[in-house]
Amino acid sequence: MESPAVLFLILASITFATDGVYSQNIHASENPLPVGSNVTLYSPSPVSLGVWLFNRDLIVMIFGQNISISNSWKDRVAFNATTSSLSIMSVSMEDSGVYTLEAMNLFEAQLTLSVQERISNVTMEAKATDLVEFNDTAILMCSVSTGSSLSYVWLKDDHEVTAGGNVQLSDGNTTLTIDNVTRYDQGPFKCRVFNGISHETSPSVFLNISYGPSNTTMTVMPMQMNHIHRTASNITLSCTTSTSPSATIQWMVNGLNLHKYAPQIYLHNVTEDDSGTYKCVFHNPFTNRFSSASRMIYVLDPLESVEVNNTGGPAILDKSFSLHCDVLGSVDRVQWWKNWQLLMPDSTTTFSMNNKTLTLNPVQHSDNGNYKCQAFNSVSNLTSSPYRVEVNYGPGMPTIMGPTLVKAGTNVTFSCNASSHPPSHYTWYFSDTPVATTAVYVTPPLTEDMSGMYTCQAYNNITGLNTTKHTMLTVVDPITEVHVESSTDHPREGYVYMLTCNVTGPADHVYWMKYNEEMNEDTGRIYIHNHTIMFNPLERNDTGHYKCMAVNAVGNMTSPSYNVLVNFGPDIPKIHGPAFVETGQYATFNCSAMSVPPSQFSWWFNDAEVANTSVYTTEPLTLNMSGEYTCMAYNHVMGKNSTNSKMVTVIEAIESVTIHNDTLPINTENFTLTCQVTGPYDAIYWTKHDTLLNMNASDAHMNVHTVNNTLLFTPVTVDDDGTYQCFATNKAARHGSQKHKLLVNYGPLSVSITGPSSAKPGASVSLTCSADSRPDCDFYWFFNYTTEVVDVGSVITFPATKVSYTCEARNPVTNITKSKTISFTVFGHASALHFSSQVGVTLMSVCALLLPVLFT
Ligand SMILES: *[C@@H]1O[C@H](CO)[C@@H](O)[C@H](O)[C@H]1NC(C)=O
Ligand SMILES: *[C@@H]1O[C@H](CO)[C@@H](O)[C@H](O)[C@H]1NC(C)=O
Ligand SMILES: *[C@@H]1O[C@H](CO)[C@@H](O)[C@H](O)[C@H]1NC(C)=O
Ligand SMILES: *[C@@H]1O[C@H](CO)[C@@H](O)[C@H](O)[C@H]1NC(C)=O
Ligand SMILES: *[C@@H]1O[C@H](CO)[C@@H](O)[C@H](O)[C@H]1NC(C)=O
Ligand SMILES: *[C@@H]1O[C@H](CO)[C@@H](O)[C@H](O)[C@H]1NC(C)=O
Ligand SMILES: *[C@@H]1O[C@H](CO)[C@@H](O)[C@H](O)[C@H]1NC(C)=O
Ligand SMILES: *[C@@H]1O[C@H](CO)[C@@H](O)[C@H](O)[C@H]1NC(C)=O
Ligand SMILES: *[C@@H]1O[C@H](CO)[C@@H](O)[C@H](O)[C@H]1NC(C)=O
Ligand SMILES: *[C@@H]1O[C@H](CO)[C@@H](O)[C@H](O)[C@H]1NC(C)=O
Ligand SMILES: *[C@@H]1O[C@H](CO)[C@@H](O)[C@H](O)[C@H]1NC(C)=O
Ligand SMILES: CC(=O)N[C@H]1CO[C@H](CO)[C@@H](O)[C@@H]1O
Repeated sequence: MESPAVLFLILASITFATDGVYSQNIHASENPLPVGSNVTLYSPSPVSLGVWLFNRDLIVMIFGQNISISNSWKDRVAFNATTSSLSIMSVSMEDSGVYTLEAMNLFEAQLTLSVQERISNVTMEAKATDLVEFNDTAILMCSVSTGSSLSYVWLKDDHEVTAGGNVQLSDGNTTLTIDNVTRYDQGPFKCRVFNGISHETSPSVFLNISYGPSNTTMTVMPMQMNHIHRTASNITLSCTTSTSPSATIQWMVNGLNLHKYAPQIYLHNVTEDDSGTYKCVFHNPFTNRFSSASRMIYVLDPLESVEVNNTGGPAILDKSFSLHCDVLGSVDRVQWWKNWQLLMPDSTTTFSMNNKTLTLNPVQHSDNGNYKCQAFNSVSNLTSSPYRVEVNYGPGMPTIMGPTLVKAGTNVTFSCNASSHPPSHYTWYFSDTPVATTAVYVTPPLTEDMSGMYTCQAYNNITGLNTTKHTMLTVVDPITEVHVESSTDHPREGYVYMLTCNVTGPADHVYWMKYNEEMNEDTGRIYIHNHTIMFNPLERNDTGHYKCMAVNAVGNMTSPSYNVLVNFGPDIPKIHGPAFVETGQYATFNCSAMSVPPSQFSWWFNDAEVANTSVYTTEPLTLNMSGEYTCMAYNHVMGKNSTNSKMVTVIEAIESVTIHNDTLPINTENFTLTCQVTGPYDAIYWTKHDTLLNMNASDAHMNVHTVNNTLLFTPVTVDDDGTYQCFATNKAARHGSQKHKLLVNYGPLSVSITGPSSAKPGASVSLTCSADSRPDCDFYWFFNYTTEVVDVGSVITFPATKVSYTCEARNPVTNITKSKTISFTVFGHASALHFSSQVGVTLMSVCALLLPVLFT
């Protein structure tokens, strides 16, 4: 055993001497490792000369192929010479330490080997688990049954708890201390233990922390400004607090226990007596702590009444006026309204300090209105009923309504009005004597001595002022009767005439009217003076209806119509009557003259009165009754007469006028009508169809002329047919003939035969002859151109034989003859009828036959 030790010393000195040796690591098959397990320590490289040391104690000496293992290790280590590794069996805690392999002159390698015990039965303990916030300290302790190389970690709610603040770890982290626990430290705590080869966590321990009460608050419902509540309202008070476990509560008012133990209390139908300081007190028996909250509660009655009072006098214009707001109840604030508008102070509107008095100074008309005051307190507001302010003023200067001039006997109404509020009282005076106490004064029936000054006085008993006004009244008697009087009943043209207007009553003026039109003075003839109108001289056209009208200040009156009829005349009469009259005729004269009244008439001839009427008809006149006939008109009122005359000449009368003709009027022959007049005449003229025959027309073709008293037709034609009359005239008259009808004879102009032109042999045949003629012709029939008349008359009847028939027509007046011949055919002998018409031969011969006279 000596030699290894010596060798070791040698080696050590060698090693010591050889400084350039590399440091190398030893690799363990397991490290740390539990007790009882095997471990192999591996060399970095095989070693041929060196030693394994444990904590500087020799385990194995390597010397080439020679191995020497220390005795104390011999049983439980094995050395592999090939790898130079060292295996240790069933290690114990004591095998923990530093293992070194020294390879001579090559390297030295080390390894610290840790052999550990397994952890088991980790437990944790608390000094106390029910703790009080702020009072208590929590102490937790962690322990294990077995294990080595232990480390501790603390967990709360699985989060690691570290030291710091009021948290401390002590006793190698096995004890956790929390000073002055808070509610936040409540929870499950665990400790966890570990070493290199194992770990284990303890069961959890719960720390229960009591806290509170704290943060206590009181809530008041309903929420009210300044905590002022209206009487009769319902109030709820509730308190809350932070506490664990739960705390007890009790309520107090003004320090007195209310014996209420719920978090809420109810105050029903509160009164002012319910006012006070309300407090809730919490108590936590675990913490033995108290907490409270308190609140002042005010209960206020609403305002009871608000009224506007007028303490001073009435509102009078320009004076000062105040209103007072009378409030029952506790009032904070007052404001005023006027006609629904908030009233603000201004130069004439002011408020007292508390607004309860409103002053208007000076009062204006615009201050009229409804005023209200409104009062406020915390729980109510109340507005007064309106107070009507009426501004009193006046009276102003009165105005008087009424006449200034009236007629006596009437009642006059005076009215007086002065602007005033309230309305004024009125008093009427006549000459300083009161006569009425009303605004309207109706006088008694007036007389002239009631003319004068009337005074109205207005008095306002509120303002105490009065005003007066005067009016003058004149009373005038009326006109009661007016009529016209004349100077004479018989006004006569050419004389002075006067009408007078007779007036009863005072007249200021008189007007005259004729036919309702006003009359004016006519300078030189008509004069108007005072009540009289004078005509100088009167004229007939002044006749008419006159009226006068009297006028004074209170009326007028017109007289009844007065009829003036002016008498005049007679003027020169006018005579109607002939200047010439035929003997044997009556002459009628008509006399008339302008005259009022109508005149009386008389007729005079040869200084003898022949009639006393206006119309005078003479006897049948003779030539010696020619001469001057005079008419006289007499107006018995005027006492005047007037005459006019007419010259009358009596001439010899025309006794007869007739028309004669000496010959018959035959067309184209000359003819004469004669006008035969018996008696002297001046002229003759003719008419045809009542129209004057105008002989003066110088018509060349005129075939009618007058010569003396004859009418010549040169010649007469059928155009002169007509009714003729001749007239003879003298200075007095015109006399006409009988009407003479002129019909001019003519023709025959043509002859014609009518009838059959053929017949059976032996048949009876009639032929008719006709001709245009005046007068009618005579007809004669001839056969076969013989001169023997076979028949007379227009119709001939004969048995049919073939023969020619001639009809001869003769005008018995003109003696003109015309004839016509026809041939007659008998059947079986001839084929057709043919007339051999002969030209009529006009035979002029005087026909002296008797003919009807054509005069009618
Ligand atoms: C030594 O180690 C080697 C390699 O691991 C191995 O082959 C050999 O068997 C070991 N020798 C002994 C005696 O155990
Ligand atoms: C665990 O440890 C506790 C206290 O240290 C002990 O009372 C208990 O018997 C142990 N349990 C075991 C199985 O070792
Ligand atoms: C907590 O401490 C306070 C004062 O520090 C004390 O009044 C109270 O009684 C204590 N609480 C407990 C439960 O000991
Ligand atoms: C306790 O634990 C801390 C970390 O939580 C650690 O730094 C400290 O070394 C430990 N103390 C002991 C003695 O194990
Ligand atoms: C615990 O808290 C109380 C009150 O907060 C304080 O007076 C006391 O000093 C605290 N204790 C510790 C150990 O911090
Ligand atoms: C309690 O009240 C305080 C102060 O009022 C506040 O800061 C705190 O957050 C409150 N705590 C709770 C739990 O309400
Ligand atoms: C107060 O409560 C009573 C009963 O609950 C109810 O009749 C009444 O109307 C309430 N008053 C008000 C002001 O709400
Ligand atoms: C409220 O109280 C008054 C008396 O204080 C009472 O007259 C009234 O009836 C009460 N109203 C209710 C709803 O209880
Ligand atoms: C206001 O008027 C009312 C009723 O008119 C009366 O009762 C009250 O006393 C008056 N107040 C004052 C201050 O005049
Ligand atoms: C008085 O009235 C005025 C106007 O309405 C208002 O502004 C003011 O608040 C009131 N003051 C008081 C004390 O009522
Ligand atoms: C006055 O009171 C009535 C109810 O009485 C309310 O409706 C109104 O809002 C109140 N006015 C003010 C200004 O408070
Ligand atoms: C835990 C383990 O593997 N143990 C073994 C250590 O070595 C001896 C001998 O070689 C064995 O018999 C053990 O079983």
